[in-house]
Amino acid sequence: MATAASCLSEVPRDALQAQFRAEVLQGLSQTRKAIPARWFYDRRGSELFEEITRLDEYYPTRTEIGILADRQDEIARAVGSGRVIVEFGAGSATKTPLLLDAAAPSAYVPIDISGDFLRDACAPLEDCYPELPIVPAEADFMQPIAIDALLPEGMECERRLGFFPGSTIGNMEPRAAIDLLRSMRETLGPGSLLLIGMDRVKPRPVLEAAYDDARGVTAAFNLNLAARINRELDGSLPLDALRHRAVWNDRHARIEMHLVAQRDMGFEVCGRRFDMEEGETIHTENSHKYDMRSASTLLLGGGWEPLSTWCDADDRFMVVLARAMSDELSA
Ligand code: AVJ
Repeated sequence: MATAASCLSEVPRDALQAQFRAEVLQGLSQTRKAIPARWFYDRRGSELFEEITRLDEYYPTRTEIGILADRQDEIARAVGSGRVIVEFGAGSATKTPLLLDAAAPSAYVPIDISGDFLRDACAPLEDCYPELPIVPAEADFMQPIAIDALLPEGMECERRLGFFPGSTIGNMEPRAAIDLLRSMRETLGPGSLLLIGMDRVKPRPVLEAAYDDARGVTAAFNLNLAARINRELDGSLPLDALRHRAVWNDRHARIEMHLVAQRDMGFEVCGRRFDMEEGETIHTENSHKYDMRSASTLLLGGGWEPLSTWCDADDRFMVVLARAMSDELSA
């Protein structure tokens, strides 16, 4: 088959950079400064996130992998074989093979906003699954994506299985999460299924430790966003005067990450001046946690009917299989 690079559908790099700039400037201009979490993932940020997934305190990744491995047979029976698997976010080296082995797909379409990361993720899979058509798409999966145009001849009508692991959905506030689920339903089409990982509500100390580890890797991950702004947007944020904070917000059932100003400060980004008072924060991430009820409410709101839920023995994480509802039912 063609190499990953040759069939990438490209998002122009300039457009992405312009969006980064616009969202940072807009976010820093708000009374409560906030920057969308997706901008964490430049190359350095993606590397730091990989390191987070190996931390003792960060349970989600290994717990989800455990569920996918232990329940492989049940998942295989529930999804059937021969579907086109569309993964939202670059293929994760450990999770994707578990699903590819279980579901025997007719093609695999990983979607990611970072072309570099996508290429890195595809290369080992191409070696392990030489028969499987792999069709990477460099795109923003917040928007519906025309998959048909990318697929090999004749595969346009295969039913699809969306794969959205890692509780990435938790980065979005409920309203945006529902919009994303609806856009996924549009991308995947009628008759499709969605296998989605969702992190569960649990005691505050466990959650806060997972987002504020002893070795400071999560702190470095959070601060890399400020460093990235300095690198790419001609910024002058004083990195030594910003501190990482992770806190459980019970009202919204989410972990929040902030960068806290340790003193009054002023800085520039793209020639624009911003000020922060001591103690003021830049809100950099929400990570919503779910129980059975909130998970199914969210999925139903997004047009997906939950069919099965698999959890680990300690109820730390859940993997939900859902079916696209027809428009009359989900309206
Ligand atoms: C990749 C969004 C699922 O929210 O747990 C990890 C990102 N942030 N540590 C999460 C993250 C801080 C992660 N997601």
